[in-house]
Amino acid sequence: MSHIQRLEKFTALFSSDNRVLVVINADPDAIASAMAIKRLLWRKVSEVKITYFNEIRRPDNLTMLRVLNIKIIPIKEIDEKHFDKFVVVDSQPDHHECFAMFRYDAIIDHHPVSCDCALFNDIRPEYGACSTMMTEYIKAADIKPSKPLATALLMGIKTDTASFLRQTALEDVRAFQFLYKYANPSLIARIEHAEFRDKDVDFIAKAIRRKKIINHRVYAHTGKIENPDQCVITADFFMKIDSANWSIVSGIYNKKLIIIIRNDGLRKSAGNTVKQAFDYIGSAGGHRTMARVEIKLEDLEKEFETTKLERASHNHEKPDISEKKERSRKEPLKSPTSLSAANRNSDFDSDVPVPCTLSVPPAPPVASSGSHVPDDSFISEWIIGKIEIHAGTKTE
Ligand SMILES: [Mn+2]
Repeated sequence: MSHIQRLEKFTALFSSDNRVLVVINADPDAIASAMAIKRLLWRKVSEVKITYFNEIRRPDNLTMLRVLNIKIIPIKEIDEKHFDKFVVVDSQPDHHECFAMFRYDAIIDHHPVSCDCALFNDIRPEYGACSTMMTEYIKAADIKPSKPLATALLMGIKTDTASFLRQTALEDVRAFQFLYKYANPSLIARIEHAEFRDKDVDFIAKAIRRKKIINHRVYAHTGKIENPDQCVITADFFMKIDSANWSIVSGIYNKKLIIIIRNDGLRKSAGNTVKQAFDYIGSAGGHRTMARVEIKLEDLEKEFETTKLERASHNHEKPDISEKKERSRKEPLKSPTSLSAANRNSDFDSDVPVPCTLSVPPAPPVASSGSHVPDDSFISEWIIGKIEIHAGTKTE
């Protein structure tokens, strides 16, 4: 089917008295695609509104909405009965229960086909972005896109293809080239630079003060946190350090220790590493380049009780020099902690963490309730020990 045939089939769904609701899971690609629908149906229907159900938190996405002056409405403010045509873009109705609230007249998406249940289905999984598909509709309709629309579609393609580092079709490149003529590069830069909120920067500053770099891995335990997202943002930020292959940022949230791991994907998988290191004590998993661990504080307290006993018995023994220690010694030692981490490796033949002999962390203080509250520096040392063993010392 040609682009023009698709466009004709799509627009034939609507008449001038229709009130159309476009439903999205708001990210740059979905927002831009919904804007394109709105433009395609301009003056063809009586009304088009865009609604979303997810919480938009990323500062860059919020900046995109603001600087491009895009109006999208939270789903709880929508009266379903007001609309008589429903469209979903950049998703399919079975992707989320909120999509399933409506019966769709059209689905336009680039994810693998799972639910082509509308009157009009245009699903092309080989495309890197739904914005590319929408650009083809815009071109087929002979529309010259406005600056905000072209900029949004360009952002959609750029985001979903990770600036063409992910799966990309030739069509994505062509759409990008077409849109570039109409888009505003300064606005794109403005959106992409908006990585942090003011309070995120304060949090990163705290993490920077606590950071330790060992074997090209950046660690920061940040103590009590307001939101695990802060650890995610900081872990991503630390990956900007030129010598960093990994970043491991942790904090205490909701009576749990949360550990966020990022790595460059060139070496050992972050997901496998955390599974080996922490699966026995909490939930641990992820992908090659990103992983997450959550451990209940009560389980951590039990672990630390064991560790204290282990330390008491090990302190009297002379550490033996294992092959592991030899390997880690070859790495330049960056801080006192790297010494302690190397020492740690030497003391292990099991998974039980043994505290370092160079900087013995203080014993966990006893809380008024009588239970042991794990101390931040103790937690920090424990995480470093675990990761250093399981991530390996080969860093080139
Ligand atoms: Mn997409």
